[in-house]
Amino acid sequence: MSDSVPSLAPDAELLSEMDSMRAQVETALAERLEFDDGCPARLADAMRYAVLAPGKRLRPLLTLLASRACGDDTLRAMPAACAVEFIHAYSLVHDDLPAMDDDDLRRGLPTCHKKFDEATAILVGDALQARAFEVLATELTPARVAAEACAALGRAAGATLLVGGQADDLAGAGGGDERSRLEAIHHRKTAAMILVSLELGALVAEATGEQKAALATYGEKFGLVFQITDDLLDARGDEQEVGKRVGKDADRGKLTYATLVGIEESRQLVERLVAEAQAVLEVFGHAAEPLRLLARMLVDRTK
Ligand code: GRG
Repeated sequence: MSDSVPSLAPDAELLSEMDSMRAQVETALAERLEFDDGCPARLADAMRYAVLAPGKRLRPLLTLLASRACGDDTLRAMPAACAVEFIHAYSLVHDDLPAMDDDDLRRGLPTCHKKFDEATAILVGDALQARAFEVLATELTPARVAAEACAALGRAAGATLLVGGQADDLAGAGGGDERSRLEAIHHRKTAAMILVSLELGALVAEATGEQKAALATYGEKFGLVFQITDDLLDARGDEQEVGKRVGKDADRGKLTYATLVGIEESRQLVERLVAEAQAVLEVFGHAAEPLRLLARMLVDRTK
């Protein structure tokens, strides 16, 4: 097909491409959770249980698709995609612990500490964090890209962003009005991991400054859409389908977009943000079609 006549793949074709990419992610994650005799069997089982449970794999897809949008047609970004999912899975395991959000259900299954025990769940998180950085450091090339990826993921998952956001959320800390508190917590707990997923894909593909900037803007908007739709699912979703407890935000009087601006306005905001997220990808042309579709898919998600 000529480069000058780009034809938009129909959604069905793109969807099946994304399904196959997701399947490749599953295999890649499983391969990186094979340990030699040094790893206690129960710990290895619990790590695999937490990671390989049926998650949506949004963050690894963002990494791979960002890399592709920036011109890398290979799966060279797969180690980075696995690393972000390891950090994400650890954060869910720890968030579900009794000392934090105290949940029994995750990805439609008993949470890690319910299936195993609390000490094992804590260790699963510890080991997944270490594994994420080991994978980046040993598998990404060249060494400069590996080092930059470790630094970027460490920052996003660290004390100022993911962990700091969780700490402030648990402490009910943070100044300003309700909206800015909500946005700050969202930025640190949710958006930071989404942004770094895209950033790692761009890093592997040696993206230009313009491409990196476009992905950052897309990520901000995608992250917000993800958070608002997560709030809507908590407010309106079906527990079986969502695969985790719903209605807990309202039960705890928690600040969410659904409670702050209302369900209807949240939906309108989502529509606007998706259109903006898609528009900012113009710089990539056809190569960003899957990222456009992924943003749109968030709107109708049921889990
Ligand atoms: C324990 C350091 C630490 C942080 C926890 C993940 C988290 C931070 C808190 C969970 C509550 C929260 C902020 C939810 C926001 C949205 C979110 C991260 C949902 C789960 O992600 P999905 O929907 O899950 O992508 P799957 O299971 O599909 O991977």
